[in-house]
Amino acid sequence: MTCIFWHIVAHELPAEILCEDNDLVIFKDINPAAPIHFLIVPKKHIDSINGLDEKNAGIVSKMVLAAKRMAEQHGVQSGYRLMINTGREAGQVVYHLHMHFMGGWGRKPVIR
Ligand code: DGP
Repeated sequence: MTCIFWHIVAHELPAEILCEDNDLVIFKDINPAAPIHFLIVPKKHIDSINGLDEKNAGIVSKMVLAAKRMAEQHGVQSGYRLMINTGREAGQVVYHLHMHFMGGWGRKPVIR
């Protein structure tokens, strides 16, 4: 495997890792598009949603439940966005399945 997330998941490349379990690694997006922007990444390599089938699709519910836990831990249950870009036309750049977790807008200073 040569994709960058594979190397991050294997701890061969650095990333700001927030937590990790047997199935997932969660780290900060290098180019945040929100005040809080994490990537929830399966350890097992799957290119994208298009690589899911009945046998491996359970990972998506684990990703969603991890997102729910992150929202609780970071105090943003009042609003967060989960996004999985799938395919070039949708803007997928890294071909290792990942879910964007974005939130924290309520923490931005109000500009008058
Ligand atoms: P996507 O367009 O859905 O494939 O999103 C890829 C995201 O991954 C993008 O928001 C930037 C982030 N990213 C790319 N390379 C790295 C990296 O080396 N480290 C980290 N932490 N994030 C990365």
